[in-house]
Amino acid sequence: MADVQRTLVLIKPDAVQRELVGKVVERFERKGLKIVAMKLAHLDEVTLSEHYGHLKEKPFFGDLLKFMMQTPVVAMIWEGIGVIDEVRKIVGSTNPREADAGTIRADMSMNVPSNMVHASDSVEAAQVEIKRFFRDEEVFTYEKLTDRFHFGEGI
Ligand code: IDP
Ligand code: MG
Repeated sequence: MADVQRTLVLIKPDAVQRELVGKVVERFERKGLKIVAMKLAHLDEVTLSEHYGHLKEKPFFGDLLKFMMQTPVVAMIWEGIGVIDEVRKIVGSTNPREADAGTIRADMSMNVPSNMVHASDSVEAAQVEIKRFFRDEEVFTYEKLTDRFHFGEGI
């Protein structure tokens, strides 16, 4: 069986404000990834301090939290073969002005912290982040007609 994984994606407040939620979702759908969970969530300081714990000492930490609390975010789980790396590739590198053309961040944003999306960066992070944002009953397993193209032998 191929390495089917799940990863957490957040559509950040800048993308919500700029009415780009659909464009982000479209990129992942078009690639052939499967959406298995999705909701709006207004994040609180405790959740965000945990989520961005690795940046606690950075001078922009306070502003990052404020930014992330401006509107609800769209939290999603995407499933697919090697999906953690695939999604990071589609999202592009942290600074949108350094990200490769064709990525979400390069194509639709110009700045940090307002770089459109968060995506888990490792198997361990994906496990922790999925648990952080979703209860088990909010995550779905289902068959899609296109699974044979994206998950099977490709025929
Ligand atoms: P990532 O989102 O590409 O994984 P991280 O280094 O984990 O990047 O940083 C998390 C988020 O913090 C970034 O996506 C961005 O929104 C914000 N951020 C990172 N560096 C800066 C900075 O220098 N100034 C302001 N915000 C930043
Ligand atoms: Mg990160």
